[in-house]
Amino acid sequence: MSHNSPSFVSPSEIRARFSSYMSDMYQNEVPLYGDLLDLVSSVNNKVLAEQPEIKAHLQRTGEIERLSMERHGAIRVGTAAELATIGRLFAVMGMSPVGYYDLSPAGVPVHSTCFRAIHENELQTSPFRVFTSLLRLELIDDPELRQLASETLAKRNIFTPRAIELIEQFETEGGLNTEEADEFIKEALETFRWHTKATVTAAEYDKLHAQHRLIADVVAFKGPHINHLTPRTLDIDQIQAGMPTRGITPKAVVEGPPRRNCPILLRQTSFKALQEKVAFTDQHGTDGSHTARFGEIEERGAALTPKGRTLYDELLNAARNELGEFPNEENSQRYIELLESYFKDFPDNYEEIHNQGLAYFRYFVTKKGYGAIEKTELPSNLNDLIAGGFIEYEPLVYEDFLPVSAAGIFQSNLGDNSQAHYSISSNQTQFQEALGQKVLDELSLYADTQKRSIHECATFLKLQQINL
Ligand code: OOG
Ligand code: NI
Repeated sequence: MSHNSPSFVSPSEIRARFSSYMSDMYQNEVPLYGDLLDLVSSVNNKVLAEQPEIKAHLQRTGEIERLSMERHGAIRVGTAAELATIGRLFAVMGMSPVGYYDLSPAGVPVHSTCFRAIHENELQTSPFRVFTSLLRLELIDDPELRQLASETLAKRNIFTPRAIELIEQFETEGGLNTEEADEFIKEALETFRWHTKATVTAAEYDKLHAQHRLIADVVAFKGPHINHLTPRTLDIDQIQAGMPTRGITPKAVVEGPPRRNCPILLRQTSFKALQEKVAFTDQHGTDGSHTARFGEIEERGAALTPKGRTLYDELLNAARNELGEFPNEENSQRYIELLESYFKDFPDNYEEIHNQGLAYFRYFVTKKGYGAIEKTELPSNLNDLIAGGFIEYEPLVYEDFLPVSAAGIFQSNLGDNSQAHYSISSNQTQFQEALGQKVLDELSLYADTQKRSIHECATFLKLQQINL
């Protein structure tokens, strides 16, 4: 009987190390990513130096410790079997599928989930997340092309044999020792590497590409190359303004909410995909080319409750409806003004956001609270404990993605000519069948973290319980 043998490396440790190796690999593959990291770290250092209140907030929540290593990646897989095995591979690193995103309304033939750690302690060790999309072959209308795609995908194996062995060993024995974990990281990385050699002829590539660039990107290559790796900034507007000074052209608008004092959810920007050399199977040199990988930067804010999220969706939709078309270079100024004007209806201080139940929070016992333990008669109600200065709170950071933003990122990188219209609707059940497990509901994860923090406060304050 070995439960949690001390010689096992914790999944969070494996994730943290994998994320760092992934970042090194991507920096080698895409040197522009290194420039982006420089820009992000200089903006973050500036914000921390100039805005002590932001620094204090990040210190209280612990986010300051994870900020510089925080990344999300994205991959696109071609088959149910690939998705299921990716799920098992990420499980070795303590990552579970969270949320379901349907991109078909945006004309992108995929549906997706986010693999990430789910407990606040594990997120603190490494918040690494991977937006993982599954190609929906049923959305390819040309039967011949559909067959070419599925036959090509059936022939490839995106995992090394040793990676599979180590995944199986993790599953049967409950963990990996240091040596095995090192080996696993090295083997797992192979799945995400860029391959210059394609799996199809140039003519086949052209056919796939003509149907949808994304289909060519998934089908024509040996594996699900990581297509971007996104660092987290504390001020995305400074990044958006700073990119051109480094010769990088950002997309027209920042996705997500407008600039605010209290950031909510997620704001993202990206730069267009790079032209890469490719060797098709009927060519000797690298005569072909493909655009796959791009750069993205994001700013993260408070995780919203269902009530807050409904308000966010309402305001975002109102702004977009009034704009009347997709945000682009020409209308970007007007879009920003519309967003700012509609979002005046979303409270912009944490007290009001808290009191209206718009976001999830983490509660902390204050110095005064610790001083009062077993000395003062403490109220047993959360709001009274807050009013009395015994407990304070900080918003939980949003760990997930936004479907409208993701669609905007996909589109800005696929080009406007790739807009398609699909009549088939979202299908979470089918996605979960392919994955071989259910995706977790992100809102209940935030609610759990919030509950645990209230419970912890009660324990510290030696209260039976804290009433809401
Ligand atoms: C994923 C696009 C979505 C995000 O941050 O919303 C995304 C992809 O292009 O594969 O990464
Ligand atoms: Ni992304």
